[in-house]
Amino acid sequence: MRGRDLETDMRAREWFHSLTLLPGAWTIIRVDGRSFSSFTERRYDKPFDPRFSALMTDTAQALLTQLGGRYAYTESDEISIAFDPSFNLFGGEVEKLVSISASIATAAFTHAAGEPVCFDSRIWLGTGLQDVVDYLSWRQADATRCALNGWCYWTLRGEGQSVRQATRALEGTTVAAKNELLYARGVNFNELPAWQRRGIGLWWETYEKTGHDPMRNVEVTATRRRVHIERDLPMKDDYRDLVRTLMGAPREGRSPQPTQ
Ligand SMILES: Nc1nc2c(ncn2[C@@H]2O[C@H](COP(=O)(O)OP(=O)(O)OP(=O)(O)O)[C@@H](O)[C@H]2O)c(=O)[nH]1
Ligand SMILES: [Mg+2]
Repeated sequence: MRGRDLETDMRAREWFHSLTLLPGAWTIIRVDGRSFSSFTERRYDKPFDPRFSALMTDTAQALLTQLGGRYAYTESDEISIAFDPSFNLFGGEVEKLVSISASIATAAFTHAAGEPVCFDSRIWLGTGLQDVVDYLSWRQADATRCALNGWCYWTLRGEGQSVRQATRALEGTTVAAKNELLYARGVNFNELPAWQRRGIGLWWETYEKTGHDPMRNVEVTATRRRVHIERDLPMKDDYRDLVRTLMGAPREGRSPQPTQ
């Protein structure tokens, strides 16, 4: 085969390369820790360990910053990064976005933990802001459900029940009964830390930084951006309102402004 034909033929077999995000769509990238059930088993407190949560939050911040997302949400071993339709990183190439996001998460967590882990990654597409609100509401409901289950399960295990016994005891149990189970053992689920029940949100906030402009010899106030980490998120409709505001608001400017 001639050189040029070989080049074309080989390139054509990068079959998924042309797969791109839908233009104008709202995009969410979700990464999830691979085999974190066994990774966390002996290393972290059950059901929740603030040290593990801190590593996930660091990882979420790295993703939000490096991918330029609007909002990041983390619960358990997963992180969702939400983007508005103006998002055009890597021309929306799916292979790039999936592999780079998994790599950023893997590198950030591994670096912070000092132990190698892997993350997988997937892409979700919405046609409007309402879809994004529904998606994030769905992940938060998952966080609450898993927190209640986790607390019940590990409470029973702590009492000496086997994996099978604890699993069976919780099968088909209602939310009310799970709350009762904990309450009877002195745990009020609604008073557990909000980050365990509702997950953690990260978004950009602006702040004013005053400095000196040596060229003009004047005081200047620069508007800077930093990541806000919210460990006390609202839930249900209040959370939906927060997400709508964060995702729907115009992007914040960053140009320095003289004070006078
Ligand atoms: N000890 C501990 N474990 C946690 C904590 N947060 C999440 N996990 C565990 O992380 C795991 C996440 O579940 P999954 O993502 O469904 O399971 P996985 O083993 O990672 O499997 P794959 O994602 O399919 O590879 C669960 O087993 C949780 O118990 C924590 O704060 N402490
Ligand atoms: Mg996982």
